Amino acid sequence: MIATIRIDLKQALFSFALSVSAVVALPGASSPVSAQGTVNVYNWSDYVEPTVIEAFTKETGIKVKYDTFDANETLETKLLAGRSGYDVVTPTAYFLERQIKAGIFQKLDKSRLKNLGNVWPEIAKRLAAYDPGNEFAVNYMWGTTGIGYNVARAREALKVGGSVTDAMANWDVVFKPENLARFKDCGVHMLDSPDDVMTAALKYLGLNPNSQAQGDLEKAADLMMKIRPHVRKFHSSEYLNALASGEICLVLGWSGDVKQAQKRAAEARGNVEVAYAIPKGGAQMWFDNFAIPKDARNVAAAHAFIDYMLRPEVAAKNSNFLSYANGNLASQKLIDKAVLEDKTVYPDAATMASLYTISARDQRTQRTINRLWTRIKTGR
Ligand code: N2P
Repeated sequence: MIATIRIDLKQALFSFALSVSAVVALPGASSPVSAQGTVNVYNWSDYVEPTVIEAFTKETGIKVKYDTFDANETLETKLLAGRSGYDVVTPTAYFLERQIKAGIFQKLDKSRLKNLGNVWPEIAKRLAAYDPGNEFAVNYMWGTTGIGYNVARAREALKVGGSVTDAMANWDVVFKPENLARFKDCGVHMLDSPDDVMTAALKYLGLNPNSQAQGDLEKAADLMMKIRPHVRKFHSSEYLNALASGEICLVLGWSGDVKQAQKRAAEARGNVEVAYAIPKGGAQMWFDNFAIPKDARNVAAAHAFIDYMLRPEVAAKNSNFLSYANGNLASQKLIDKAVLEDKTVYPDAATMASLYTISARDQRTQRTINRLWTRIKTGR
């Protein structure tokens, strides 16, 4: 009873807000707007250009409640619990894959996605490995998991006078304990994400990053325990500012977040120079994608939001700001040369061929990984 009343009240407030925003929105609207109300979006932190959300509301009249996370695990916990309240979420493909199987999402209504023709077939094809037929999701951004570093500190640590670009593009820097030890004092962070870190350790050991063998996972954990003393923190979003400010000098992190740190450091005009490297031995390439939970309350607005993000100029604005590659081919002519031609953002064919992808793990393997990961983080 009480719940019903509450919903009615909310509805009433909604309609009021709507009638106000509709008046404001109409003059500027260039596309027919069938969706209204509020869209609840749950996206990664530092993952949208700051003016985009406001511009969407201004044009469509749809309000956006925008929350952020920095781990697939956080998103998944909410989705599995049900009634997350979210209309649009952005799981990484290997999480998306098992979430589709768990029946969490609804099929996209492609008739409501007028901008679907802008997608990059190459990326859609790769995504189809996780979402056969691209029925449930559309790619937003993709990137790699590699090494971010402070250029001057890396020079000191590696005792080289010239360029450190080549030397830093190597997992040896992270996984050889004597190497990482040289970065300990200036500060090392790592993603709090076993799917990013453990898979890199497996790759470094010459094992299959997708291995579900207990023995392989334990070998990766043993290696992690050797470098563990040199890691200051496992965290998946703090490193952006920490790297930009000079508070840390090395991170095992995500391409675009490191590139954003690089930009912030440059804008601050201090003496911090940040760079990102894709290790030559092979790094992970991942895909983050829009999907709509089955129990989304505003399905029309969810489609309107996704469709807006698929506009070439919006996708380009996001990639220009975030330095993440996107899944939108039509946006490429609008992307700054500095971003589009940056091989650490849009890798060349040779690098692409060296990248690996991962897929969803079975429950048992996931439990093993979680147990090992806790041991690694606590260092015991
Ligand atoms: C955004 C990080 C998203 C990359 N800050 C992880 N898939």
